[in-house]
Amino acid sequence: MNQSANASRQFDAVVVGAGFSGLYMLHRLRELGMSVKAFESAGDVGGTWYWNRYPGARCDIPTTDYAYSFDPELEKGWTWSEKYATQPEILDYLRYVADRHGLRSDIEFSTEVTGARWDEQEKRWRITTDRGDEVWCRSYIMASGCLSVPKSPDIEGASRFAGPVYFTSRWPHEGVDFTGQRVAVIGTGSSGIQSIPLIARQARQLTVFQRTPNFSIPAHNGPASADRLMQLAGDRDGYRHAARWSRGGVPGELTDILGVTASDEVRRQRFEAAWEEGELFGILGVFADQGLNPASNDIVAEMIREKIRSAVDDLPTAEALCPKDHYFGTKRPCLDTGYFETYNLPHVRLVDLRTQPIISVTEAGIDTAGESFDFDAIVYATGFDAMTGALTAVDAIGRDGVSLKEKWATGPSTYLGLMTAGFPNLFMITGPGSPSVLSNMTVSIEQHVDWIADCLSHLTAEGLDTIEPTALAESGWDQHVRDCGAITLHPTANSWYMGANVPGKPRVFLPYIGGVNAYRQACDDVVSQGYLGFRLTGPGEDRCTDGIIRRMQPDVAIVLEMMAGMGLPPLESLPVADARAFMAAAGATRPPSPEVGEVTDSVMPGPGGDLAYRLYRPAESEGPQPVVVYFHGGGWVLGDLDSDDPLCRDLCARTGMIVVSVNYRHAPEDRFPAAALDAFAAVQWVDANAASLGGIPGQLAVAGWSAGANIAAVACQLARDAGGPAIRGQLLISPVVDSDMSRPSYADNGDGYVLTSALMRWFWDYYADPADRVDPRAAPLRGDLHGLPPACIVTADFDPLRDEGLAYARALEAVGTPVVDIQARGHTHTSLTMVGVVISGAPVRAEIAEALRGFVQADASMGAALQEPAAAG
Ligand code: NA7
Repeated sequence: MNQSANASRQFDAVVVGAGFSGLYMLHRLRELGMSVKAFESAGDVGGTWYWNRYPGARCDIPTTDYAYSFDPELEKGWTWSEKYATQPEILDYLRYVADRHGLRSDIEFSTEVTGARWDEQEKRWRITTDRGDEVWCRSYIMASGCLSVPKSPDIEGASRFAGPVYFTSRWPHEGVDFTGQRVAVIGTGSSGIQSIPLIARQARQLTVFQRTPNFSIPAHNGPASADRLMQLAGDRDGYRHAARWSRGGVPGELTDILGVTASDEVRRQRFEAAWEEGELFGILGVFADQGLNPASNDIVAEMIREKIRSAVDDLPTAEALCPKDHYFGTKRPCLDTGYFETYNLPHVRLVDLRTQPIISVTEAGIDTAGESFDFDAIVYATGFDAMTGALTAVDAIGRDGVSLKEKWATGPSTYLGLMTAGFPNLFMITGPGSPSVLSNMTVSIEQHVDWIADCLSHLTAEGLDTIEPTALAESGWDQHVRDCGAITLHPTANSWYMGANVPGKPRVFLPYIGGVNAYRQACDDVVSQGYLGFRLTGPGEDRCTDGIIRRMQPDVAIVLEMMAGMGLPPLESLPVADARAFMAAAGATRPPSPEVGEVTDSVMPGPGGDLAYRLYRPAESEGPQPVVVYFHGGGWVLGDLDSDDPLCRDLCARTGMIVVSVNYRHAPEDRFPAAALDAFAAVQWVDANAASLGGIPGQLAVAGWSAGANIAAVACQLARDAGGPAIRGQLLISPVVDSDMSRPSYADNGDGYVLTSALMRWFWDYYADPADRVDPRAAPLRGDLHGLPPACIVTADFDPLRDEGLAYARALEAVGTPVVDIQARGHTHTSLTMVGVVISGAPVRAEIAEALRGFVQADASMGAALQEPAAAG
């Protein structure tokens, strides 16, 4: 590089884009005294609102909230005319902001950034444009928008049409007059749904080509909500603060009402209220579980379909407009003004591409299977290469000579949606892996801009010149983003959130759905932990605190947060009777457990008297089934047949095995070794009575959770010593296998994850004298481990017992026992048992069930075959 020749083309930062994000970024950096150049491909500021000028274009977040909050004077100087402002008004607003802060002087309009290359020597980016500019900058900031690169028409013959073609995303500035014309609109996303009623007003004939019907609710546009205006007038800062720490970026109460358990009356009342309100977050939040639970989602979806059917006169058209192939909210729902009613107009027709696909666009119009249409104009409302399109459109080459496009070939990978490894000082505003399109964009944009500005001023203050995420931090964040998406219904839909609208695009859930508040906290935590997961370098400096910012499963974190908020007394502070009553009361609030074929309670003899047991028989069970004897958790002190009922049902339903859950004697009434002896006796009794219980004799496994897994493991050792019964496998979920509490997992997880060190000590104190705690019947890890049944050992990351479980797995393997080692990532000691509450536990329980079934599978089919002739006879 020729330093002097390019001196004037050196900037501290280059910003790409002059929409909401670019304008604020430019403003913040200038405030920090940095030299900045912004490039914008459009002829003026506005971004999305510059390009999307189609009739009816409006925001779908109330404009009281869809606005900057950084400048109190700006807020006072601008009044929105409507609840949902039109595109021209929002564009005027952005122009007003640009003028007010004199931003235009640093923006080069009608200039597209085409290339960017990191120079490792110079520690700078070299940026090139379509106008031949070459500039150098320390920081390269993509403020290029999430929905800015239109999808090119992926329709056969698209270029053949002789008449005018319009894209909603590139609408002519002078507008279009469709008066007297036969018009086709392809696409029924937000752009189609907003524009169709207005195009219908002009066109002589309007034909809408619909591939996927979309959920839409009436915007009920009008003056801004009086309630919101009052809140803003009363306490503007408080309102904006609440927005920043809300789930979606708009203040509002979240409900804890579940769709599946609410009464019909409550369901109807909540739905109608949201329908009347006409706000996306309202209709997306009718029930707390509608984004997660298909049954709850369907309640809302069906009510919307009812509304569509009542709005549209022609029955087949109404039915074709009813979305049925995706869960409500998994594709971006729309706000409309008279959309469905438009189909009642005699000159408007819907063509359902599912039954009548487009064969080709022709010179005169569109040919579908079975019908030819002639048109005067075609409007494409076919959407965008969302979230990644603009980022990969620039040929950005990082430190290792790899382009961003290449790095993201199988899907984007980011740290916090802000940066990506290998691309130092390249920042993305609302990039993939951030809440972005799922949130009020203006709130998310301000948060990102502020974070980046703070980061850059930190680098300056510390004399540093580069920042880049580590591979570990980035893969941890990617995993967290996936975990958050995985517990929702989103991955089931062919949406642009999933990249599914662009042929060939990797199918990945792109945004972060954990919430604006949770996300902001994660970003803040990264900074307060010394820029955890970032490498910061400068002359003679190389700083890196590596790590993963969020390792816990998101739903586990929510449960823990809720529990913390309830201010529950520590169990170990209660008398035993109260602790048991507390457990029973907590159990009563659980959601319905999985259905099984039959549940019967009975008793079996035990060494100290009868033992109650509950037998779960699988549904559709034909003939005898293998049996698993199950022991509940509760530290030998708490728990009963009810406490682990959901888990037993889940195991029974998933494995198709009979589960016999046995209650055993508890401490302090009956101390060590009563529980262990009861367990062994129960295994013997079930083995001896397998046939009369409906089981296959000899097809026996044992299982338990926590202290129940302790006595299950002990029962296996006792059975081996006694020469029987033969046990096919042992499933130990978060087992207690040792009394040594000095393993690292106690230090890591001994506080804050439900099972605490203090509680475990309390359990041990009630159960066994210190001298007995080294007895293998209390600490099976200390026993002889030869000749034990194959094991499935489940451990959880955030469990004080994690390391002893892992030690048991390793010790069994060391003596040649097959072990299925399931390490439940991001889970706690209790979370896997929270059936129907912690959704992320379900895939782990599926693995557990597979392992359990595997213990008996081969023999079971043989056993069933052997039984058949006898049954027939
Ligand atoms: P969307 O929401 O992606 O909608 C695009 C629409 O175009 C959608 O109905 C698509 O059907 C349809 N489409 C796309 N390609 C085709 C082809 N090849 N043939 C037929 N139909 C097609 O984009 P919008 O501009 O409406 O809205 C984008 C966002 O902007 C919106 O969510 C708001 O956040 C603001 P599909 O559903 O893919 O079957």
